[in-house]
Amino acid sequence: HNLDVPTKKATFGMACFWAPDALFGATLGVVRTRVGYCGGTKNNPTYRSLGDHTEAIDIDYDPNVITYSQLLELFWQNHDPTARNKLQYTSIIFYHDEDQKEAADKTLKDQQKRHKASIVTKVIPFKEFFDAEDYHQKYRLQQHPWLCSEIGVGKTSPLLKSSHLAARLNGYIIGQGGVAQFNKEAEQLGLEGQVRDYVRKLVEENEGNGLIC
Ligand code: MHO
Repeated sequence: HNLDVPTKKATFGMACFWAPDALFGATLGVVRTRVGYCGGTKNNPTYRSLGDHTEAIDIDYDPNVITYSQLLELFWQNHDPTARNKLQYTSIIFYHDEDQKEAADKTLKDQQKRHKASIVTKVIPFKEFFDAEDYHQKYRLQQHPWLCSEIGVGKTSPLLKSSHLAARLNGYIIGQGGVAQFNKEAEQLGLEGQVRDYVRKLVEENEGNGLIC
C-alpha cells in the first residue's frame, strides 16, 4: 500500500479513545490516527480539564482502499451508540462534508432498527480537533517501551501522531487486524527479525480478544 497518496478524514467519538485508536490503526486503508478532544467550545482542553469536549479519534484514510461507509460500519460495530454516557464518552460522528453527513444520517436510521434503546449518537459538523497529550497517543504501543525504542518512537515524538507503522502496531499488539493480515503486511511495514517476532507473538496471543480500554 502506497502511503504517499491524498487522504481523506474521518472523525468519531466512541467512548474512551484508546480503543478506536487501536481498532482503526490496524484497519487496512487507514494511513494514520490521532486521539484528541472535539465537539466542545473550551479552548485548548486537556485530559484533566476537558470542558464540554468529547474524546475522539481522528483518522486519515486512503479512499481508494477503504470507503467512508466501511469506516462507519466499524464505528457502529465497536461501541454502544445507545449508552447515555457523560459528554467525555458520548457517541458522535463529526462529518467533514455533506457526503459524510448523508452517509452518517442514513446509517444512523438503519442502526436504530437494530437497537431497542434509542441511539444517542449525534451527527455534527467537524470544527476543531485538539490533540490529546502525547501519553494518550498510541496508548497500547507505549506500554511496550522496547518496541517503541526499536521503531524509534519516543514518548514525545511527533511520530506518535504521524507514523503509519506506530498506528498499525498499536492495533496489532492487542490482536486487532489479526495474524493473517499481520503476516501479509509485516514485510511491507519493514518489520523483520526480533521486532517482527515480538509483534507476531502478541497478535497471536490477543487475536479475538476484542478492544480494551
Ligand atoms: N479506563 C481509563 C480510561 C481512560 S480514557 C483515555 C481511565 O479510567 O483512566 O478516558
